[in-house]
Amino acid sequence: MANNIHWFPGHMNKALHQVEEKIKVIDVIIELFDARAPLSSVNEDLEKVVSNKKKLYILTKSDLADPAQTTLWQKHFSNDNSEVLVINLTNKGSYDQIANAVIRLGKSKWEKEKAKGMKPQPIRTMIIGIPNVGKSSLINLLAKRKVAGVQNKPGYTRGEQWIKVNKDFLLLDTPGILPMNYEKKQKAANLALLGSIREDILPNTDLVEMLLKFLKEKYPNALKERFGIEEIANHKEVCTAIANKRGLLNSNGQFDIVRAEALLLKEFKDGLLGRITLEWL
Ligand SMILES: Nc1nc2c(ncn2[C@@H]2O[C@H](COP(=O)(O)OP(=O)(O)OP(=O)(O)O)[C@@H](O)[C@H]2O)c(=O)[nH]1
Ligand SMILES: [Mg+2]
Repeated sequence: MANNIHWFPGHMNKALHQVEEKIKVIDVIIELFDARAPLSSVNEDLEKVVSNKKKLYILTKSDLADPAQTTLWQKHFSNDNSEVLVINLTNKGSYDQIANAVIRLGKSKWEKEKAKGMKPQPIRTMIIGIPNVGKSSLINLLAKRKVAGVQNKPGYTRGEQWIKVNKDFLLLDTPGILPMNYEKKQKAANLALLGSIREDILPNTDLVEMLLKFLKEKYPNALKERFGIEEIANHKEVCTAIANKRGLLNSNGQFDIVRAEALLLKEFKDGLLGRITLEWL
């Protein structure tokens, strides 16, 4: 296994600092976690800075995650200053649910404004989250139009204005992209498996080995339906079976393990192996 995960402390600090600056004027932070690996989605350095802000946590991509685990994670992240919603952002029906939660969390500010003799001001919100977690999808859903680019590639967001979601609720049109935790190999691997880190951060062989070990333990039937693999064996056996099943041959006519690895990772990422959560409570 390769030990050298590439990471860039300079870029990470700069990105974090930019988010910290913008958060100063925000009343309710909308923080997105991928429901399939919520802890790997948390940026601990930022959590320290925002610990006393009101927060709406959204577990995104819930349609791809294991529902039993998602329920446990939802309870785990709830506290006095926060609510947790479980959302499939590809489904437009969640607009009211999110808007209502923002108002519930933000309205304590109105009491303070009234006490000072001020007219209650709209609740200012901002979306933050690691790459590819669904930030742009959520902005477009709340804006009810396309304002942000949505792409299944990490780091695709530009733009900064307030979007008026409704008369009580403003949203900054540019999300805060949080740097990820690369130091812990397991977290980096989880994020690479979900497509939130550039895939070349770890070799595919390592990712496949980690995925198979996990599936064998928690979802032993995950490869049965798509690949006809009844029992998850080692990397070589599984990849050979996948190459055989899908007819992946290299120029020498041998089973193409490299393409089998890539195919397995892609099908996992796309949710084709079923609803799987990588981090369990
Ligand atoms: N299945 C599923 N796919 C989702 C969900 N939310 C987002 N996606 C998909 O995930 C990919 C990334 O979504 P974006 O909204 O672009 O994510 P982002 O956080 O803006 O990404 P960056 O701008 O790259 O940081 C897109 O292919 C979305 O369609 C969800 O709840 N379920
Ligand atoms: Mg985006």
